[in-house]
Amino acid sequence: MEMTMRWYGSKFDTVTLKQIRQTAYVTGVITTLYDKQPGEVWTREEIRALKNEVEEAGLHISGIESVNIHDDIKTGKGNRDLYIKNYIETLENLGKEDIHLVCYNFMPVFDWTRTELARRRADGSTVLAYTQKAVDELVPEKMFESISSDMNGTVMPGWEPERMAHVKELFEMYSDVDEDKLFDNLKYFLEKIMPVCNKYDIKMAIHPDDPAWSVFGLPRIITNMENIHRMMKMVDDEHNGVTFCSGSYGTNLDNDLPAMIRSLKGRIHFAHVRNLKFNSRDDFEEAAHLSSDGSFDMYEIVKALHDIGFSGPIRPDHGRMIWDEVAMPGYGLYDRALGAAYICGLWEAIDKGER
Ligand SMILES: [Mn+2]
Repeated sequence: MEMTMRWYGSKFDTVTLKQIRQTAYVTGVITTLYDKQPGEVWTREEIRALKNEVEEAGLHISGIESVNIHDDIKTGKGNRDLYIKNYIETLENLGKEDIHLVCYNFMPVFDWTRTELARRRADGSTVLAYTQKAVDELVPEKMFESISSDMNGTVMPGWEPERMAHVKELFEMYSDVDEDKLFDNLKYFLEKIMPVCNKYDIKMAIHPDDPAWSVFGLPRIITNMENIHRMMKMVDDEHNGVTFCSGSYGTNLDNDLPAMIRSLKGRIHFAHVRNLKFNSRDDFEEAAHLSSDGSFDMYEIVKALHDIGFSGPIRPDHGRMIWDEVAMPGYGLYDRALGAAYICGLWEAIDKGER
């Protein structure tokens, strides 16, 4: 495995490449062209400029998170063929720049959903949190308003203000899209892009829906073992794989995370590792990465990845906000750096223990 850290680009991120370079064991970044709209083509020049900037800092690009999917593709409407054509062109340009991993998601309207971005924990740190009660009491159009004041002046992925201004229209677009239709639209998209992925060896790694169940009556499909296997079978190509995100699949306590990892051998191209602390089945908060701070056995999760011979990038996922850092919620430097060190420690111990 390679330890990496997500980086939003110098225009958007409070964390610098220099800081990432000095974080022990982190050799690569997972990055994106953050100001690109879904459906836009990424040019070779833009990709190369990003790549040069990362390489000048002594790091390299381990993968892209994300190249976002236009809603016309997810709903199967309007200009989907044009947007798929553009997506293929972007993949081609990434391939020519020697980038071989793309994380994306197929979530309708909202990307990940949290009801609080700065829940205070006993130690004074703040974390992202979710409670079903708050979602049930909220009309979806108010979702953005209710959390935007906690974004620390940053733009959070999937929650861009321009996008949120059209939430009502987005809901209308999805009104006749159920789970089966969403699966069909995903299959249509994957079938069209697989040839270019094969040509340039680009691994597509779908990110799970977060939380891993339907919110506001919208369909959600990348939620459990059965559905991921359905997704991989419907387009059976090793380039059609997954991002294993413990914090997202883990939102549903019915998901056995180590068993899921073992069942996905060869098809996990990217891993997000983090812990959650459950206060009840439908109230959870993001904890420190350490097992003892949350509800997951992080040793078992990392061990399962090690056991299947996982060799792709891992990144620590959302961290707590600690030591008075002001950053994008979940994406400060300090707690993610602690997370990276902890995961590397687990990996080294497992690795040496088995030799
Ligand atoms: Mn994730």
